[in-house]
Amino acid sequence: MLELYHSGLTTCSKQIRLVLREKGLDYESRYVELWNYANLNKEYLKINEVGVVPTLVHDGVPIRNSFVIAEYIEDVFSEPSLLPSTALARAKMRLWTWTADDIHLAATAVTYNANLQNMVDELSEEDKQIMLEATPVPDRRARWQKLADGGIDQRELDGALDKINWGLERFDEAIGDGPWVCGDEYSLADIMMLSIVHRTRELAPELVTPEVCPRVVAWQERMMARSAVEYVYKPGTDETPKRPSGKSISGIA
Ligand SMILES: N[C@@H](CCC(=O)N[C@@H](CS)C(=O)NCC(=O)O)C(=O)O
Repeated sequence: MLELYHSGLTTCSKQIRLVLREKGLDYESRYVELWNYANLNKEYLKINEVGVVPTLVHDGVPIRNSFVIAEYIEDVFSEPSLLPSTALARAKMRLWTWTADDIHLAATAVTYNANLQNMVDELSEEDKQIMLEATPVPDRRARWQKLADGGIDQRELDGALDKINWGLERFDEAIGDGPWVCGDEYSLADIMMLSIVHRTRELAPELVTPEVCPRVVAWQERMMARSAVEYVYKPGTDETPKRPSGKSISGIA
């Protein structure tokens, strides 16, 4: 049995929900509400020691990190294939699945600033301390500490935007004549990069325009027209429930 612990429309959750859907695989959807820090719950940390989504549990065995999970699904459920047929194309695919993870890490400053600052602002001082103590990974704890201390500074945000921009310029070249990143073969690279491009467009639309990266924009349109993508990126489905009205640490206990 496959179980996916995810948080609906978050960047890395969408990556794995899309891999599963493109392959037509059935799975139990286990929603983890980040707005009450359910990702830091002790039970959840047993299957994801980093305290992030997504986690795939296959026949009781947890697999974490979206980059790794995508390859695992491909390994175990090879049809329909999301792996290009030549070694060179597979190398190109992996460069971009890896880059998606790399850019996502850099982009967390932008995401935390835009979407998560208010998660901390709404907490009492005591709850902030509980949340910080429950965060297992030092660099993630340091990031939350910055938010608790008032926010991420402009220099760090500018650096993150520069990194995303640099990556997307390269991605535009990589798409070339398309239609997909690896030419005619739709692959994990398309799936993993889509969530990065989509999130960038939400947070910094000036980085993804027809003038700046025309091939990325045209590729995104082709991606969004796929029925699996349409479902995964749509709000209001069973897998993307309405968020709670306020932020709390109720999920940690
Ligand atoms: N791709 C990495 C990163 C995962 C990640 O950062 N997930 C975000 C959602 S896109 C998350 O769970 N954030 C919660 C937090 O930072 O506390 C992985 O799959 O492990």
